[in-house]
Amino acid sequence: MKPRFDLSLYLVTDPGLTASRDLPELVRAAVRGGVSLVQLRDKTSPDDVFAEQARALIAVLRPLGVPLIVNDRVEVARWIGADGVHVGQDDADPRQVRERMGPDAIVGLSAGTPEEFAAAPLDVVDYLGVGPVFATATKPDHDPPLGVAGLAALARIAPLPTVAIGGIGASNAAAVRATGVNGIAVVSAICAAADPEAAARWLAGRAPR
Ligand code: TZP
Ligand code: MG
Repeated sequence: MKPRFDLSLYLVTDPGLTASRDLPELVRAAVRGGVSLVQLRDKTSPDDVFAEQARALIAVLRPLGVPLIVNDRVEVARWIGADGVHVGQDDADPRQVRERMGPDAIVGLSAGTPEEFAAAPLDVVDYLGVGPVFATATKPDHDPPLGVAGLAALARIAPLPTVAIGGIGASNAAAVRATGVNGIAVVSAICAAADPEAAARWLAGRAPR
């Protein structure tokens, strides 16, 4: 059965930001703070290293009921039994991802324009990652930022649940949420935080204000 998934606070990992830290511990702390979904994203590690990290994260997340999504690597995701796969516009075809992963997996697709929304195969994709909202150093090759108004315009016409990404942090999370997206996805706001649990709690809206 497809795991229930909750886009409200979606953590995307980055080895450049977590190299000196224990990733499973960071993720455990982030979930204590309110992270609802985790994506392992690593553009450079070989598959065996990636698979080992993914297994370690599944060991932390599954007992907590939080799904692990794998970025791009469909065969690794199958191999280690990940809960889902996220692909970009230039990655594997979502239809092929669905075929490989089966009906119970969570399949996410990045989309940042009305044309990409219109082209998204709604019968195989579960959610859309929409961004970048703001410029970010975490993804140096990102598309031009949408801004809050651009995101709001897309959120209004989204054919699937949406999670916003790109440059989101404590100072702008509320404005991003107010656009009507189903959740926010962050990399550096949690991976580079001195206290990932506190950062997550703030972003989840659970911190005392
Ligand atoms: N896709 C669009 S922007 C981005 C990705 C993976 C990086 C977001 O990183 P940060 O640190 O949350 O701005
Ligand atoms: Mg990709």
